Amino acid sequence: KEKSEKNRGAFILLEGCDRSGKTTQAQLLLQSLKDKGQNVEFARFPERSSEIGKVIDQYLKSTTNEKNLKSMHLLFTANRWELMEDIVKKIKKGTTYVIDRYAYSGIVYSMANGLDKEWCIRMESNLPKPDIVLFLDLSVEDAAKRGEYGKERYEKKAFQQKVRDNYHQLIEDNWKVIDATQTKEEIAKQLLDLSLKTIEESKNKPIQTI
Ligand code: NYM
Repeated sequence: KEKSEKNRGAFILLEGCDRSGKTTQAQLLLQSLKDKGQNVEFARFPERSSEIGKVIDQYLKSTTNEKNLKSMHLLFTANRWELMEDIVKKIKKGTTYVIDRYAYSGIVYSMANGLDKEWCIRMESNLPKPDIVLFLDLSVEDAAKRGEYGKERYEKKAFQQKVRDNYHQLIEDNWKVIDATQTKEEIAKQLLDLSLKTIEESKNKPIQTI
């Protein structure tokens, strides 16, 4: 077992509010890492293509009030478990993963819906822990300036404000707060530098759990 974890890939996570530029940056980061010769793949949560993912997709597209918030939370969590087993196998064999949203999105969005913080955190326990969390942070006002929010559930200013405040409560040592008001190029450079450093530093360390 120890042997297979030598020279493993890194688990690099991007988090942030809606319209923080996460998805654009994830794609740029993936390409730059490939250009540097890194063995890297991309995943995102929710992954809407699985059976559980289809239920999540419907939930996000509907606007009716959801009463079963805890069971919805657990579907998002289950969606992580169903993909992470394969992802961890590949990481152990040397593939680096850039992932767009994960357990922390689960926690901050459910908290904004009124669920208890400690409950939300507990439900994510034992999932593989990212080696670094690149948190793209910008004010809700600045995010809103980027154009209209989409039509999905949660894409409203007041809700996003709660989400941002919740993210700030979760920041740990392995988080980097990135000023997302910088230019696309400036942000991309920071993310690339931090990722290359993380890949180097994680190589011979075991994967932690949340
Ligand atoms: N979301 C995402 C949750 O509510 N819980 C979760 O566990 C995850 C991973 O889904 N507004 C929410 C946050 C987003 C929405 O994400 C869809 P995206 O990145 O827009 O596809």
